[in-house]
Amino acid sequence: MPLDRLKAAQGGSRRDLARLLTEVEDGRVAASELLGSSRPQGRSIAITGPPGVGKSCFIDHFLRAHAERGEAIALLAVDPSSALSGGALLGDRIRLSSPDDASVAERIYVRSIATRRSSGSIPSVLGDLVQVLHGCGWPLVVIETVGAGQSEVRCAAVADRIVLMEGPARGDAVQAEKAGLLELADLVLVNKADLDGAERHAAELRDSLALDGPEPPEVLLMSAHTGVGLGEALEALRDLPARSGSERARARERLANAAEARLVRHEDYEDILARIGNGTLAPEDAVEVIWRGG
Ligand SMILES: Nc1nc2c(ncn2[C@@H]2O[C@H](COP(=O)(O)OP(=O)(O)OP(=O)(O)O)[C@@H](O)[C@H]2O)c(=O)[nH]1
Ligand SMILES: [Mg+2]
Repeated sequence: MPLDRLKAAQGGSRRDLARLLTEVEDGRVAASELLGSSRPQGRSIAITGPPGVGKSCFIDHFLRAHAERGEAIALLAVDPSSALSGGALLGDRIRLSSPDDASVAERIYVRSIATRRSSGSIPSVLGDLVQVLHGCGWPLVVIETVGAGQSEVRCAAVADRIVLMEGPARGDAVQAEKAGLLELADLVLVNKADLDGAERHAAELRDSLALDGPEPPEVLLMSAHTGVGLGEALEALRDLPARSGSERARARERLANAAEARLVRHEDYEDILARIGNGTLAPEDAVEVIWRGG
């Protein structure tokens, strides 16, 4: 059944694609079962950053610019865990900016991922969703995540390239650094250049990045509203090279993803949690059991 659905999705049925992605999201089928050992070709870019910084507005421009060039592009928007904000915002966004030109709209696919439904291994599910999209004729996948916690950092690490979006200075210039996002970023965009403090924040970021290592990501100032710097930002995304530092950091997060996925999929997972909780099993011993058992 999932394979029939895959064929239909590959043939262009969005309905089947949506259902297929839901099956993958719910853990009913894995990308490897659908696609076999063939790894479909494709690229993925994560756009991450604090809530409200303008990621969706920017992605909107990105999707449209890409589709207008005749290329297919898909967006996986990872909902903030709050049931209301993510879904509602995304819905608004699509309605507000739905491209008039039907052929442009045809090249854009948008899907939101409800983190609240997931069992705690969103990043591994996300990796599978990207693979399935690639396998269904969507060679470029954008992932929008709120760069707020460890899980979101791991979501971003699923992508081949990571773009960190920041806004005007909030007096906590190094917050993103703490979250490990700057380390992962291949490019930093400081949005809302039309507001006070954006330029200062860009300068602060450049300074702190220069101290961090030999190959800091570029920091570009832009405004998704006025369009200042937008063209340069979109251009920078076209063939964004990976930094060697970000590659290592990304590999580290992916390894952690794979380990966590194995953990939460273990058949005795719930039992193990209960036993750690009531003190009859030490976490270190549990890890031994899981690793040996597969
Ligand atoms: N002044 C100004 N406002 C902007 C700019 N870009 C986006 N905004 C506004 O910032 C608010 C948040 O924009 P979104 O694109 O939804 O931000 P987001 O980062 O996707 O937010 P979450 O998905 O909730 O994390 C909206 O009210 C936008 O209109 C900009 O360049 N300048
Ligand atoms: Mg958003």
